[in-house]
Amino acid sequence: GGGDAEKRGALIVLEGLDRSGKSSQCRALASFLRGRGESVEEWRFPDRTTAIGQMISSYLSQASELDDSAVHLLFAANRWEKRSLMESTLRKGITLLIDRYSYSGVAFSAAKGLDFQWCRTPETGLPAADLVLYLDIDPEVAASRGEYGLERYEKVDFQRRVATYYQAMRDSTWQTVDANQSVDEVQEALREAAVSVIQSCKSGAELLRLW
Ligand code: Z5A
Ligand code: MG
Repeated sequence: GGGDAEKRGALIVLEGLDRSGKSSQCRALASFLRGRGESVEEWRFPDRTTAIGQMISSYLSQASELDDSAVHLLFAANRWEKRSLMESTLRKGITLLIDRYSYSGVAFSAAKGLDFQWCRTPETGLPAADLVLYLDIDPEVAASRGEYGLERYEKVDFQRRVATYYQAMRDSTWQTVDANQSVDEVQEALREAAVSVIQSCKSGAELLRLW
């Protein structure tokens, strides 16, 4: 809470377990929205291009070991280093479509055994999503998709724990889509919600904060 309503772009986040289709759906949704004349930027977290992002990338590819709490704070810091650019972009009227955000940060670290409330704290004050599109997939289905198992967290029982922490973060900004369907069916299910939140941010909406 806090600020006043302003005309701005929407902050839309795609979340879901590994291989639920976030990156594919982000790309398709961005091109659909651009086709309707919307200004859209596609972002992703972790942003592996920064110095912090490179530490995260090396950890994820198992080239380096890091304490669980330390890596949690790096993921959060990787969002904080983008905070002012995120806000100025939204204020220019540009919609951000973000592939993973703080919700991934909390769900993955809590699933490793870190305290759920502790995990939320370093995310506090970051811009909150206007819309979270949660791609709901059966971890067994996800495991059958391309390149599964190459990175650190891609084990079915771990993914089930991640899903329970995602559910613990649901609020009125979340919409769940059945991601076991085909790429086109999932895309169809995302479009209306995205168009509608972009419309309401255009007519004026307070920028929300986590948590
Ligand atoms: N992580 C964290 O711990 N803390 C944080 O704060 C953040 C992240 C932000 C890397 O993330 C890891 O970081 C991640 C969480 C953790 N865990 N792990 N490991 P990442 O975003 O870089 O992960 P990724 O490499 O992009 O994979 P992904 O996100 O898990 O995949 P996806 O984007 O959801 O799916 P996709 O790339 O669009 O599709 C995967 C494959 O399935 C591909 O071959 C597609 O062609 C296929 N696909 C997609 N949709 C379908 C449908 N509908 N049917 C059939 N096949 C499909
Ligand atoms: Mg992805």
